[in-house]
Amino acid sequence: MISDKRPTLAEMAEVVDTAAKDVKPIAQFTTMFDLDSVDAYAVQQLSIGRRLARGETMVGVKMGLTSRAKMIQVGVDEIIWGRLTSGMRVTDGDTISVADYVHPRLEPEIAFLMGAPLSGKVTAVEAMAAVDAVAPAGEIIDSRYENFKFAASDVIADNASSSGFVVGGWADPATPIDNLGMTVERNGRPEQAGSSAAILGDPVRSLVEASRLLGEAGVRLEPGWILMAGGATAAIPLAPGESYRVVVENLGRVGFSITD
Ligand code: OOG
Ligand code: MG
Repeated sequence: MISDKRPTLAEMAEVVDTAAKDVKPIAQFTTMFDLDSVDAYAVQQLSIGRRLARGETMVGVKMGLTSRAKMIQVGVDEIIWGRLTSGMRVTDGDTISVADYVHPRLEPEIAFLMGAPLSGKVTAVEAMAAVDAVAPAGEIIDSRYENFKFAASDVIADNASSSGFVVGGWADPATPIDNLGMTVERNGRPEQAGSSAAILGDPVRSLVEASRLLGEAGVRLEPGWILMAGGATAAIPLAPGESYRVVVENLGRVGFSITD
């Protein structure tokens, strides 16, 4: 490790933010210098601060690596979180361009709509009392690191690979979500299939974890924010000219098409 050449946290934030903005892959931080998770979260906050300074707003939080399938796919076995901004929102049925991403992938998720603030240690019942609605969702992840390869601190600094999210119709929060079939389809054909139970046994546990981790970081889920529970299956690559859809049993479907 070349610790004496370590950039400042603000410089690292500029590197990940610029990589996302200019769609240019970067070298993995932890192969060049030491970075612990506390500093990595500070880099994430600073890089999102740059987005907010450009006029984007905070709209929620995403949980990452809350399923075995996801942990195995990227080789990191730690639950992480990232920030969602207005600039990352993709509208259901939209057409997007892969040119806006380095190497985008889609994963099937469940989203919670917060109706009340939530932070700190809570029970599942307390967490759900703060939820107004649940929805089928898809996350577009796009690591800014070359070859989608990273260690835990790298991906935390890179906002947990978050680059887009799409949310379907909101449903009654009393809808059972602990064991729903979830698939990702490409051109109408399932490419990945799993269950919402893959998300920590129940996506509500991801919300409880989010509340705890955010509480430790001095962050609060705000009313109106979205909390993405994490991918239930491995993510699939997005390719030009294809259409993609996430289907969640009982909750419905959500998707988009790729132009170029
Ligand atoms: C890290 C982000 C993981 C999820 O839902 O598990 C994530 C990555 O896979 O690049 O968003
Ligand atoms: Mg995700």
